[in-house]
Amino acid sequence: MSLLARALGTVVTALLLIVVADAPAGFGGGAAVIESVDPTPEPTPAVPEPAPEPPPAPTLTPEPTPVSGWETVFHDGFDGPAGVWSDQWHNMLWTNAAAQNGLGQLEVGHQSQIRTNQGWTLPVGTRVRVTASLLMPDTGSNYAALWVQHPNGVDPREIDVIESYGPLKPAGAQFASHICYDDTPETAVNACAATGRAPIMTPVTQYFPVGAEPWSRFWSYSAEFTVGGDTTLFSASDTAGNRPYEITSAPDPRRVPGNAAPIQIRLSNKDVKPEHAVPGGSRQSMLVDWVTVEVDYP
Ligand SMILES: [Ca+2]
Repeated sequence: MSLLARALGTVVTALLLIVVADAPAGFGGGAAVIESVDPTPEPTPAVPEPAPEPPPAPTLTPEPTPVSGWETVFHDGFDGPAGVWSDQWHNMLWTNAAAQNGLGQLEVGHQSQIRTNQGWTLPVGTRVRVTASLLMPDTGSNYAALWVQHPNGVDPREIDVIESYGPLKPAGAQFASHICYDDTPETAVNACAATGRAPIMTPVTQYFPVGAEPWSRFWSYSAEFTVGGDTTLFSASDTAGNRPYEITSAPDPRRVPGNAAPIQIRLSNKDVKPEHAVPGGSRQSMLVDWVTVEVDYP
């Protein structure tokens, strides 16, 4: 390289350094350069991102963690006017209806038999709890009951949550399980027992305090089972927390409702056969304060 060429090169380099040093602020910054030369800048998004959910507000007195998912699917408190039926029930053929008494109770009187309009067909594994607060008749001529009906013609699987012959009869109050009926003209008496499907009845009168028996005061009676399971938990309780009994049936899957037929609730008050009637008592009616059906899905 000649001396001239080297001198020229030095001058060009110096000039370039001067240009860079004098350039306005931002010239050397990447962003400004990209912005000015990029022919297709990114468009601004038309739809803004959804705002994130705000965190739940803290509570001063947090609710206790629920231990199960019980859900009420039926409730009747019988709060209608006196003499009016509840529209959640219908009476069975050849039986009387039951009217509310204006005091928040249903009066299930002579030869009344009613059934819930609703029925529930529930998945296997569903827990079911049927509860009613009621007062039984105090006569020896009435047979009153609250029961869970599972109308499978072959396997009725009836659960009597509570039934009572009153204080004047040795049977008193009991809960029961039926998977067969043998009291129709078509079947011989004890036909069910002969096939190993006799009713199982458990007396419970002895568990109640004297003067507070099922015909003396209101108790809540409950039957709890799992659809497709093999036991039923029967219990009685009051609002003060007393539990006269809590008895689990012996395991038998035939005695627990399945999902082949809907479950319905029945209230009934029949006359006992005349030859079995015992005189005495003053109140033929069963008084029902409320009925609930709760379920806990699997
Ligand atoms: Ca009531």
